[in-house]
Amino acid sequence: MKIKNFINGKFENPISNDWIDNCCPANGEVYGQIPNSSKADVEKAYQNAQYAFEVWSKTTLEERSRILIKISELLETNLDRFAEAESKDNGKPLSLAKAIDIPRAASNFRFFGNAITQFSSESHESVGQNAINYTLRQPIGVVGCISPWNLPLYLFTWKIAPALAAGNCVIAKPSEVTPTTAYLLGEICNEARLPKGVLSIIHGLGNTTGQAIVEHPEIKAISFTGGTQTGAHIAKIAAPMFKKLSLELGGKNPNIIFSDCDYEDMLDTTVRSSFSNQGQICLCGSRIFVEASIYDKFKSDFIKKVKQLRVGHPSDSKTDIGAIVSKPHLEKVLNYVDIAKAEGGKVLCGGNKVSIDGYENGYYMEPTIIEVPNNGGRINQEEVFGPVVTIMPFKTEKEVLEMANNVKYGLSSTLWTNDLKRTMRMNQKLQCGIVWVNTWMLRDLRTPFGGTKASGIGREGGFEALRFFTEPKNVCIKY
Ligand code: TXE
Repeated sequence: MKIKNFINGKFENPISNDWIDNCCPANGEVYGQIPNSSKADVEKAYQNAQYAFEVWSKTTLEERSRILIKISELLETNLDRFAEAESKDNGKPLSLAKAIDIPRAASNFRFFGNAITQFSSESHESVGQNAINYTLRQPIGVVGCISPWNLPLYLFTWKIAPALAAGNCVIAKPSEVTPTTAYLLGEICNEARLPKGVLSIIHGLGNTTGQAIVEHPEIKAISFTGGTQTGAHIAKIAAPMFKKLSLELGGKNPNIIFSDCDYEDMLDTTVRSSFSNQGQICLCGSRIFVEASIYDKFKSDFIKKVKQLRVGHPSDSKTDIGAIVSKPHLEKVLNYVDIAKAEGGKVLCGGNKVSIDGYENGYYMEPTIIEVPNNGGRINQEEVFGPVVTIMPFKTEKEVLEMANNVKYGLSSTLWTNDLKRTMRMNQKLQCGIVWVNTWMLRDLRTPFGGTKASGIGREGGFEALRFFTEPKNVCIKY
Protein backbone atom coordinates (compact mmCIF):
# COMPACT_ATOMS: atom_id res chain seq x y z
CA MET A 1 0.00 0.00 0.00
CA LYS A 2 1.38 3.38 -0.99
CA ILE A 3 0.17 6.17 1.24
CA LYS A 4 -0.02 9.68 -0.19
CA ASN A 5 -0.27 13.20 1.10
CA PHE A 6 -3.72 14.80 1.18
CA ILE A 7 -3.37 18.35 -0.14
CA ASN A 8 -6.17 20.51 -1.50
CA GLY A 9 -8.52 17.54 -1.51
CA LYS A 10 -6.19 15.44 -3.67
CA PHE A 11 -3.84 12.56 -2.93
CA GLU A 12 -0.31 13.41 -3.99
CA ASN A 13 3.19 11.96 -4.01
CA PRO A 14 5.85 13.86 -2.07
CA ILE A 15 7.51 16.50 -4.26
CA SER A 16 10.96 15.04 -3.52
CA ASN A 17 9.72 11.51 -4.28
CA ASP A 18 11.32 10.42 -1.01
CA TRP A 19 9.56 7.42 0.64
CA ILE A 20 9.88 5.48 3.88
CA ASP A 21 8.75 1.97 4.76
CA ASN A 22 5.68 1.19 6.79
CA CYS A 23 6.04 -1.88 8.96
CA CYS A 24 3.47 -4.19 10.57
CA PRO A 25 4.44 -4.82 14.21
CA ALA A 26 2.43 -8.06 14.39
CA ASN A 27 4.76 -9.84 11.94
CA GLY A 28 7.66 -7.44 11.44
CA GLU A 29 7.02 -7.16 7.70
CA VAL A 30 7.18 -4.04 5.56
CA TYR A 31 3.79 -3.70 3.89
CA GLY A 32 3.82 -0.27 2.37
CA GLN A 33 5.50 3.06 1.81
CA ILE A 34 4.71 6.51 3.03
CA PRO A 35 5.97 9.89 1.82
CA ASN A 36 8.83 11.50 3.69
CA SER A 37 7.54 14.97 2.95
CA SER A 38 9.75 18.00 2.85
CA LYS A 39 9.41 21.73 3.34
CA ALA A 40 8.12 22.00 -0.23
CA ASP A 41 5.11 19.76 0.54
CA VAL A 42 4.34 21.72 3.70
CA GLU A 43 4.61 24.96 1.74
CA LYS A 44 2.22 23.66 -0.90
CA ALA A 45 -0.26 22.65 1.80
CA TYR A 46 0.18 26.04 3.45
CA GLN A 47 -0.57 27.96 0.23
CA ASN A 48 -3.79 26.02 -0.24
CA ALA A 49 -4.72 26.33 3.42
CA GLN A 50 -4.19 30.07 3.42
CA TYR A 51 -6.51 30.40 0.43
CA ALA A 52 -9.11 28.07 1.96
CA PHE A 53 -9.02 30.00 5.24
CA GLU A 54 -10.74 33.00 3.63
CA VAL A 55 -13.81 30.86 3.06
CA TRP A 56 -13.67 28.41 5.98
CA SER A 57 -13.23 31.07 8.66
CA LYS A 58 -16.41 32.75 7.40
CA THR A 59 -18.43 29.56 7.03
CA THR A 60 -21.40 29.58 9.41
CA LEU A 61 -21.14 27.57 12.60
CA GLU A 62 -24.09 25.52 11.47
CA GLU A 63 -22.33 24.53 8.28
CA ARG A 64 -19.03 23.72 10.00
CA SER A 65 -20.90 21.69 12.57
CA ARG A 66 -22.81 19.81 9.86
CA ILE A 67 -19.59 18.85 8.06
CA LEU A 68 -17.81 17.71 11.23
CA ILE A 69 -20.77 15.59 12.26
CA LYS A 70 -20.90 14.11 8.77
CA ILE A 71 -17.21 13.10 9.11
CA SER A 72 -18.10 11.50 12.44
CA GLU A 73 -20.93 9.51 10.85
CA LEU A 74 -18.73 8.35 7.98
CA LEU A 75 -16.09 7.14 10.45
CA GLU A 76 -18.79 5.10 12.15
CA THR A 77 -19.96 3.66 8.84
CA ASN A 78 -16.37 2.71 8.03
CA LEU A 79 -15.54 1.44 11.52
CA ASP A 80 -14.30 -2.01 10.48
CA ARG A 81 -12.02 -0.73 7.75
CA PHE A 82 -10.48 1.91 10.00
CA ALA A 83 -10.11 -0.46 12.96
CA GLU A 84 -8.34 -3.04 10.82
CA ALA A 85 -5.94 -0.43 9.47
CA GLU A 86 -5.24 0.89 12.98
CA SER A 87 -4.58 -2.55 14.39
CA LYS A 88 -2.30 -3.48 11.50
CA ASP A 89 -0.24 -0.28 11.78
CA ASN A 90 0.02 -0.17 15.56
CA GLY A 91 -0.17 -3.79 16.72
CA LYS A 92 -3.05 -3.10 19.10
CA PRO A 93 -5.77 -5.74 19.42
CA LEU A 94 -8.37 -5.31 16.69
CA SER A 95 -11.05 -5.55 19.39
CA LEU A 96 -9.54 -2.50 21.11
CA ALA A 97 -9.37 -0.49 17.89
CA LYS A 98 -13.03 -1.34 17.26
CA ALA A 99 -14.21 -0.60 20.77
CA ILE A 100 -12.09 2.44 21.62
CA ASP A 101 -9.89 4.03 18.96
CA ILE A 102 -12.23 4.49 16.04
CA PRO A 103 -15.42 5.19 18.03
CA ARG A 104 -13.49 7.84 19.93
CA ALA A 105 -12.20 9.42 16.70
CA ALA A 106 -15.83 9.63 15.58
CA SER A 107 -16.80 11.12 18.95
CA ASN A 108 -14.10 13.76 18.63
CA PHE A 109 -15.68 15.10 15.42
CA ARG A 110 -19.20 14.84 16.78
CA PHE A 111 -18.27 16.47 20.07
CA PHE A 112 -16.52 19.48 18.53
CA GLY A 113 -19.17 19.74 15.80
CA ASN A 114 -21.66 20.26 18.60
CA ALA A 115 -19.39 22.23 20.94
CA ILE A 116 -18.74 24.99 18.40
CA THR A 117 -22.46 25.78 18.30
CA GLN A 118 -22.35 26.41 22.07
CA PHE A 119 -19.02 28.24 22.25
CA SER A 120 -19.32 31.87 23.31
CA SER A 121 -17.15 34.71 24.47
CA GLU A 122 -17.36 37.14 27.35
CA SER A 123 -18.49 40.71 27.62
CA HIS A 124 -17.58 43.12 30.42
CA GLU A 125 -19.53 46.23 31.13
CA SER A 126 -17.20 48.93 32.50
CA VAL A 127 -19.64 50.38 35.00
CA GLY A 128 -19.34 54.14 35.54
CA GLN A 129 -17.17 54.56 32.45
CA ASN A 130 -19.93 54.33 29.85
CA ALA A 131 -18.15 51.53 28.07
CA ILE A 132 -18.72 47.95 27.16
CA ASN A 133 -16.03 45.43 26.34
CA TYR A 134 -16.62 42.29 24.41
CA THR A 135 -14.21 39.56 23.41
CA LEU A 136 -13.97 38.34 19.87
CA ARG A 137 -12.74 34.76 19.52
CA GLN A 138 -11.23 34.66 16.05
CA PRO A 139 -9.68 31.64 14.36
CA ILE A 140 -5.90 31.80 14.29
CA GLY A 141 -5.37 31.00 10.61
CA VAL A 142 -3.34 27.98 9.55
CA VAL A 143 -2.39 25.73 12.46
CA GLY A 144 -0.21 22.62 12.80
CA CYS A 145 -1.24 19.38 14.51
CA ILE A 146 1.33 16.65 15.17
CA SER A 147 0.34 13.39 16.78
CA PRO A 148 1.93 10.14 18.01
CA TRP A 149 1.55 6.44 17.27
CA ASN A 150 -0.04 5.03 20.42
CA LEU A 151 -3.64 6.13 19.79
CA PRO A 152 -3.20 7.17 16.16
CA LEU A 153 -6.55 8.35 14.82
CA TYR A 154 -7.93 9.02 18.31
CA LEU A 155 -5.26 11.65 19.07
CA PHE A 156 -4.97 12.94 15.50
CA THR A 157 -8.67 13.84 15.43
CA TRP A 158 -8.64 15.11 19.03
CA LYS A 159 -6.56 18.01 17.67
CA ILE A 160 -7.95 18.40 14.18
CA ALA A 161 -11.63 18.48 15.14
CA PRO A 162 -11.46 21.50 17.51
CA ALA A 163 -9.04 23.32 15.20
CA LEU A 164 -11.46 22.97 12.26
CA ALA A 165 -14.52 23.69 14.39
CA ALA A 166 -12.97 26.98 15.46
CA GLY A 167 -12.55 28.03 11.81
CA ASN A 168 -8.86 27.30 11.25
CA CYS A 169 -7.24 25.49 8.39
CA VAL A 170 -5.05 22.62 9.51
CA ILE A 171 -1.80 21.06 8.38
CA ALA A 172 -1.60 17.77 10.22
CA LYS A 173 1.04 15.09 10.48
CA PRO A 174 0.31 11.67 11.96
CA SER A 175 3.14 9.56 13.32
CA GLU A 176 5.25 8.01 10.58
CA VAL A 177 4.89 4.70 12.44
CA THR A 178 1.06 4.65 12.15
CA PRO A 179 0.02 6.70 9.11
CA THR A 180 -2.78 4.65 7.56
CA THR A 181 -5.94 5.80 9.34
CA ALA A 182 -4.92 9.43 8.89
CA TYR A 183 -4.52 8.70 5.17
CA LEU A 184 -7.98 7.12 5.02
CA LEU A 185 -9.44 10.12 6.82
CA GLY A 186 -8.71 12.23 3.72
CA GLU A 187 -11.21 10.21 1.67
CA ILE A 188 -13.85 10.70 4.32
CA CYS A 189 -13.25 14.44 4.44
CA ASN A 190 -13.87 14.63 0.71
CA GLU A 191 -17.01 12.54 1.08
CA ALA A 192 -18.24 14.87 3.83
CA ARG A 193 -17.51 17.80 1.51
CA LEU A 194 -15.00 19.49 3.72
CA PRO A 195 -13.84 22.30 1.41
CA LYS A 196 -10.53 21.71 -0.37
CA GLY A 197 -7.42 22.95 1.40
CA VAL A 198 -9.07 23.23 4.82
CA LEU A 199 -7.31 20.10 6.03
CA SER A 200 -3.96 18.88 4.69
CA ILE A 201 -2.58 15.56 5.90
CA ILE A 202 1.15 15.36 5.33
CA HIS A 203 3.23 12.27 6.06
CA GLY A 204 6.84 11.84 7.03
CA LEU A 205 9.49 11.69 9.69
CA GLY A 206 9.49 13.97 12.70
CA ASN A 207 12.77 15.65 11.94
CA THR A 208 11.86 16.36 8.31
CA THR A 209 8.10 16.79 7.91
CA GLY A 210 7.28 17.55 11.55
CA GLN A 211 10.13 19.99 11.80
CA ALA A 212 9.01 21.73 8.57
CA ILE A 213 5.55 22.30 10.03
CA VAL A 214 6.94 23.69 13.29
CA GLU A 215 9.45 25.90 11.48
CA HIS A 216 6.96 27.36 9.00
CA PRO A 217 6.77 31.04 9.94
CA GLU A 218 3.10 31.44 8.99
CA ILE A 219 1.78 28.43 10.91
CA LYS A 220 0.86 30.31 14.05
CA ALA A 221 -0.09 27.54 16.48
CA ILE A 222 1.18 24.02 17.09
CA SER A 223 -0.69 21.34 18.93
CA PHE A 224 1.61 18.43 19.66
CA THR A 225 1.30 15.10 21.48
CA GLY A 226 4.38 12.94 21.83
CA GLY A 227 7.57 12.46 23.80
CA THR A 228 8.79 15.03 26.31
CA GLN A 229 12.14 15.46 24.54
CA THR A 230 10.43 16.15 21.23
CA GLY A 231 8.11 18.60 22.99
CA ALA A 232 11.09 20.49 24.39
CA HIS A 233 12.69 20.59 20.95
CA ILE A 234 9.50 21.93 19.36
CA ALA A 235 9.13 24.56 22.09
CA LYS A 236 12.66 25.84 21.35
CA ILE A 237 11.85 26.34 17.68
CA ALA A 238 8.40 27.79 18.24
CA ALA A 239 9.20 30.19 21.10
CA PRO A 240 11.21 32.81 19.18
CA MET A 241 8.40 32.94 16.61
CA PHE A 242 5.85 33.41 19.43
CA LYS A 243 3.68 30.56 18.26
CA LYS A 244 0.84 29.36 20.40
CA LEU A 245 1.78 25.95 21.77
CA SER A 246 -0.13 23.07 23.28
CA LEU A 247 2.13 20.22 24.35
CA GLU A 248 0.77 16.94 25.66
CA LEU A 249 3.83 14.92 26.62
CA GLY A 250 4.82 11.88 28.61
CA GLY A 251 3.66 10.65 32.00
CA LYS A 252 4.83 8.49 34.88
CA ASN A 253 1.57 8.28 36.67
CA PRO A 254 1.06 7.02 40.22
CA ASN A 255 -1.69 4.52 40.98
CA ILE A 256 -2.24 4.87 44.74
CA ILE A 257 -4.12 2.08 46.45
CA PHE A 258 -5.42 2.40 50.03
CA SER A 259 -6.69 -0.59 51.99
CA ASP A 260 -10.21 0.88 52.29
CA CYS A 261 -10.88 0.79 48.54
CA ASP A 262 -13.39 -1.40 46.70
CA TYR A 263 -10.87 -4.15 46.22
CA GLU A 264 -12.21 -6.13 43.25
CA ASP A 265 -13.02 -3.03 41.24
CA MET A 266 -9.55 -1.67 42.00
CA LEU A 267 -7.89 -4.93 40.95
CA ASP A 268 -9.69 -5.20 37.60
CA THR A 269 -9.15 -1.53 36.81
CA THR A 270 -5.49 -1.71 37.80
CA VAL A 271 -4.92 -4.51 35.30
CA ARG A 272 -6.42 -2.23 32.66
CA SER A 273 -4.61 0.91 33.74
CA SER A 274 -1.34 -1.01 33.66
CA PHE A 275 -1.59 -2.91 30.38
CA SER A 276 -4.26 -1.45 28.08
CA ASN A 277 -2.86 -0.83 24.62
CA GLN A 278 0.31 -2.74 25.67
CA GLY A 279 0.87 -0.06 28.32
CA GLN A 280 1.43 2.50 25.57
CA ILE A 281 -0.91 5.20 26.87
CA CYS A 282 0.45 8.35 28.45
CA LEU A 283 -2.23 7.92 31.17
CA CYS A 284 -1.25 4.39 32.23
CA GLY A 285 -0.62 4.05 35.95
CA SER A 286 2.90 2.73 35.72
CA ARG A 287 3.93 3.29 39.36
CA ILE A 288 1.68 1.33 41.69
CA PHE A 289 1.85 2.20 45.39
CA VAL A 290 -0.07 -0.09 47.74
CA GLU A 291 -0.83 0.45 51.44
CA ALA A 292 1.36 -1.95 53.41
CA SER A 293 -1.54 -3.73 55.17
CA ILE A 294 -2.87 -5.14 51.85
CA TYR A 295 0.41 -5.26 49.94
CA ASP A 296 0.99 -9.03 50.05
CA LYS A 297 -2.59 -9.84 49.13
CA PHE A 298 -2.55 -7.33 46.29
CA LYS A 299 0.76 -8.63 45.04
CA SER A 300 -0.41 -12.21 44.71
CA ASP A 301 -3.86 -11.33 43.29
CA PHE A 302 -2.38 -8.90 40.79
CA ILE A 303 0.24 -11.38 39.56
CA LYS A 304 -2.46 -14.04 39.18
CA LYS A 305 -4.66 -11.75 37.06
CA VAL A 306 -1.80 -10.47 34.92
CA LYS A 307 -0.60 -14.00 34.19
CA GLN A 308 -4.04 -14.67 32.69
CA LEU A 309 -3.60 -11.93 30.08
CA ARG A 310 -3.02 -13.41 26.66
CA VAL A 311 -0.32 -12.03 24.44
CA GLY A 312 -1.18 -12.71 20.84
CA HIS A 313 -1.76 -11.60 17.29
CA PRO A 314 -3.84 -8.40 17.22
CA SER A 315 -6.61 -9.89 15.09
CA ASP A 316 -7.08 -12.94 17.35
CA SER A 317 -10.23 -12.23 19.35
CA LYS A 318 -8.70 -13.87 22.43
CA THR A 319 -5.76 -11.45 22.50
CA ASP A 320 -5.48 -9.05 25.44
CA ILE A 321 -1.98 -7.77 24.68
CA GLY A 322 -1.04 -7.24 21.05
CA ALA A 323 2.30 -6.26 19.55
CA ILE A 324 4.54 -3.42 20.67
CA VAL A 325 4.51 -0.67 18.08
CA SER A 326 8.03 -1.07 16.65
CA LYS A 327 11.27 -3.00 17.01
CA PRO A 328 13.25 -0.09 18.50
CA HIS A 329 10.43 0.56 20.95
CA LEU A 330 10.30 -3.10 22.01
CA GLU A 331 14.06 -2.99 22.57
CA LYS A 332 13.73 0.19 24.62
CA VAL A 333 11.04 -1.35 26.82
CA LEU A 334 13.01 -4.61 27.31
CA ASN A 335 16.08 -2.58 28.20
CA TYR A 336 14.13 -0.95 31.04
CA VAL A 337 13.58 -4.40 32.56
CA ASP A 338 17.37 -4.81 32.71
CA ILE A 339 17.76 -1.34 34.17
CA ALA A 340 15.20 -2.19 36.86
CA LYS A 341 16.99 -5.43 37.73
CA ALA A 342 20.32 -3.62 38.02
CA GLU A 343 18.66 -1.15 40.39
CA GLY A 344 17.50 -3.93 42.70
CA GLY A 345 14.06 -4.47 41.18
CA LYS A 346 12.57 -7.96 41.32
CA VAL A 347 10.65 -9.18 38.28
CA LEU A 348 7.48 -10.78 39.71
CA CYS A 349 6.10 -11.80 36.33
CA GLY A 350 6.89 -11.31 32.66
CA GLY A 351 9.97 -9.38 31.57
CA ASN A 352 10.58 -11.24 28.32
CA LYS A 353 10.00 -11.10 24.62
CA VAL A 354 7.28 -13.45 23.36
CA SER A 355 7.32 -15.48 20.18
CA ILE A 356 3.88 -16.03 18.65
CA ASP A 357 3.51 -19.08 16.39
CA GLY A 358 3.40 -18.02 12.78
CA TYR A 359 4.43 -14.46 13.64
CA GLU A 360 7.92 -15.07 15.04
CA ASN A 361 9.23 -11.75 13.70
CA GLY A 362 6.53 -9.71 15.45
CA TYR A 363 7.28 -7.46 18.44
CA TYR A 364 5.60 -9.10 21.40
CA MET A 365 6.35 -8.83 25.09
CA GLU A 366 4.94 -10.30 28.31
CA PRO A 367 3.05 -8.02 30.67
CA THR A 368 5.59 -7.30 33.37
CA ILE A 369 5.38 -6.47 37.06
CA ILE A 370 8.51 -5.34 38.88
CA GLU A 371 8.73 -4.94 42.65
CA VAL A 372 10.97 -1.98 43.36
CA PRO A 373 12.88 -1.12 46.55
CA ASN A 374 12.17 2.62 46.25
CA ASN A 375 10.77 5.35 44.03
CA GLY A 376 14.17 6.79 43.08
CA GLY A 377 15.38 4.38 40.38
CA ARG A 378 15.21 5.08 36.67
CA ILE A 379 12.43 2.50 36.31
CA ASN A 380 10.23 4.70 38.52
CA GLN A 381 11.42 8.03 37.19
CA GLU A 382 11.50 7.57 33.41
CA GLU A 383 8.64 6.90 31.04
CA VAL A 384 8.85 3.29 29.79
CA PHE A 385 5.66 3.41 27.70
CA GLY A 386 5.20 -0.33 27.48
CA PRO A 387 3.64 -3.27 29.35
CA VAL A 388 5.75 -2.71 32.47
CA VAL A 389 4.58 -1.53 35.89
CA THR A 390 6.31 -1.31 39.23
CA ILE A 391 4.81 -2.01 42.63
CA MET A 392 5.93 -1.09 46.13
CA PRO A 393 4.28 -0.69 49.53
CA PHE A 394 3.76 2.52 51.52
CA LYS A 395 2.82 3.16 55.14
CA THR A 396 1.37 6.67 55.37
CA GLU A 397 -0.55 9.12 53.23
CA LYS A 398 2.27 11.64 53.61
CA GLU A 399 4.86 9.17 52.39
CA VAL A 400 2.87 8.10 49.33
CA LEU A 401 2.04 11.68 48.40
CA GLU A 402 5.73 12.54 48.45
CA MET A 403 6.58 9.58 46.24
CA ALA A 404 3.69 10.30 43.87
CA ASN A 405 4.89 13.88 43.36
CA ASN A 406 8.58 13.07 43.37
CA VAL A 407 8.92 12.64 39.62
CA LYS A 408 9.51 15.09 36.79
CA TYR A 409 6.16 14.29 35.13
CA GLY A 410 2.69 15.44 36.17
CA LEU A 411 0.03 14.07 33.86
CA SER A 412 -2.47 11.99 35.83
CA SER A 413 -2.92 10.16 39.12
CA THR A 414 -5.28 7.42 40.22
CA LEU A 415 -6.44 7.18 43.80
CA TRP A 416 -8.24 4.19 45.31
CA THR A 417 -9.95 4.95 48.63
CA ASN A 418 -13.40 5.37 50.12
CA ASP A 419 -12.25 7.98 52.62
CA LEU A 420 -13.73 11.27 51.44
CA LYS A 421 -11.56 13.50 53.60
CA ARG A 422 -8.41 11.79 52.42
CA THR A 423 -9.61 12.07 48.81
CA MET A 424 -10.16 15.81 49.19
CA ARG A 425 -6.80 16.33 50.91
CA MET A 426 -4.87 14.38 48.29
CA ASN A 427 -6.64 15.88 45.28
CA GLN A 428 -5.42 19.29 46.40
CA LYS A 429 -1.82 18.15 46.65
CA LEU A 430 -1.23 15.73 43.79
CA GLN A 431 0.90 17.49 41.17
CA CYS A 432 -0.83 16.59 37.91
CA GLY A 433 -3.48 17.66 35.43
CA ILE A 434 -5.98 14.84 36.02
CA VAL A 435 -6.90 12.88 39.16
CA TRP A 436 -9.08 9.78 38.84
CA VAL A 437 -10.66 8.63 42.08
CA ASN A 438 -11.84 5.01 42.13
CA THR A 439 -11.67 4.79 38.35
CA TRP A 440 -9.25 5.18 35.46
CA MET A 441 -9.51 6.79 32.04
CA LEU A 442 -13.14 7.68 32.45
CA ARG A 443 -13.28 10.46 29.89
CA ASP A 444 -15.75 13.28 29.49
CA LEU A 445 -14.72 15.28 26.44
CA ARG A 446 -15.80 18.57 28.05
CA THR A 447 -13.09 18.40 30.73
CA PRO A 448 -9.65 20.03 30.51
CA PHE A 449 -7.11 17.42 29.47
CA GLY A 450 -3.34 17.76 29.86
CA GLY A 451 -0.44 17.76 32.25
CA THR A 452 1.86 19.80 34.43
CA LYS A 453 5.66 19.75 34.84
CA ALA A 454 7.40 17.69 32.10
CA SER A 455 4.00 16.37 30.95
CA GLY A 456 3.43 19.54 29.00
CA ILE A 457 1.66 22.85 28.79
CA GLY A 458 -1.86 23.80 27.85
CA ARG A 459 -5.07 21.85 27.99
CA GLU A 460 -7.04 20.07 25.32
CA GLY A 461 -10.72 19.11 25.42
CA GLY A 462 -13.99 21.01 25.54
CA PHE A 463 -13.92 24.79 25.41
CA GLU A 464 -10.23 24.74 26.45
CA ALA A 465 -9.40 23.39 23.00
CA LEU A 466 -11.63 25.96 21.29
CA ARG A 467 -9.93 28.69 23.30
CA PHE A 468 -6.52 27.38 22.27
CA PHE A 469 -7.48 27.39 18.61
CA THR A 470 -8.85 30.96 18.70
CA GLU A 471 -7.25 34.30 19.36
CA PRO A 472 -9.12 36.47 21.87
CA LYS A 473 -9.47 40.12 20.90
CA ASN A 474 -10.91 42.65 23.31
CA VAL A 475 -13.11 45.34 21.77
CA CYS A 476 -13.91 48.32 24.02
CA ILE A 477 -16.78 50.60 22.95
CA LYS A 478 -17.43 53.88 24.74
CA TYR A 479 -20.95 55.17 24.51
O1 TXE B 1 7.75 10.00 19.93
P1 TXE B 1 7.94 11.35 19.17
P2 TXE B 1 8.58 8.65 19.81
C1 TXE B 1 6.85 9.01 24.63
C2 TXE B 1 7.18 7.59 25.01
C3 TXE B 1 8.05 7.15 23.89
C4 TXE B 1 8.82 8.42 23.62
C5 TXE B 1 9.42 8.51 22.25
O2 TXE B 1 7.91 7.58 26.21
O3 TXE B 1 8.90 6.10 24.25
O4 TXE B 1 7.87 9.43 23.77
O5 TXE B 1 8.47 8.12 21.29
C6 TXE B 1 6.84 13.84 15.63
N1 TXE B 1 9.48 18.19 14.97
N2 TXE B 1 5.58 9.15 23.97
O6 TXE B 1 10.01 8.90 19.52
O7 TXE B 1 9.19 11.32 18.34
C7 TXE B 1 6.81 12.38 15.22
O8 TXE B 1 7.01 12.25 13.84
C8 TXE B 1 8.18 17.95 14.84
C9 TXE B 1 4.51 9.65 24.76
O9 TXE B 1 7.86 7.77 18.90
O10 TXE B 1 7.76 12.43 20.15
C10 TXE B 1 5.43 11.98 15.68
O11 TXE B 1 4.45 12.42 14.74
N3 TXE B 1 7.63 16.75 15.05
C11 TXE B 1 3.37 10.06 23.96
C12 TXE B 1 5.27 12.77 16.97
O12 TXE B 1 6.24 13.82 16.90
C13 TXE B 1 8.42 15.75 15.44
C14 TXE B 1 3.04 9.32 22.76
C15 TXE B 1 5.52 11.96 18.24
O13 TXE B 1 6.73 11.28 18.14
C16 TXE B 1 9.80 15.94 15.62
C17 TXE B 1 4.22 8.89 22.04
C18 TXE B 1 10.33 17.23 15.35
N4 TXE B 1 11.63 17.50 15.47
C19 TXE B 1 5.41 8.79 22.67
N5 TXE B 1 10.34 14.77 16.03
C20 TXE B 1 2.16 10.57 24.70
N6 TXE B 1 2.26 11.74 25.32
O14 TXE B 1 1.12 9.95 24.68
C21 TXE B 1 9.34 13.87 16.09
N7 TXE B 1 8.17 14.45 15.73
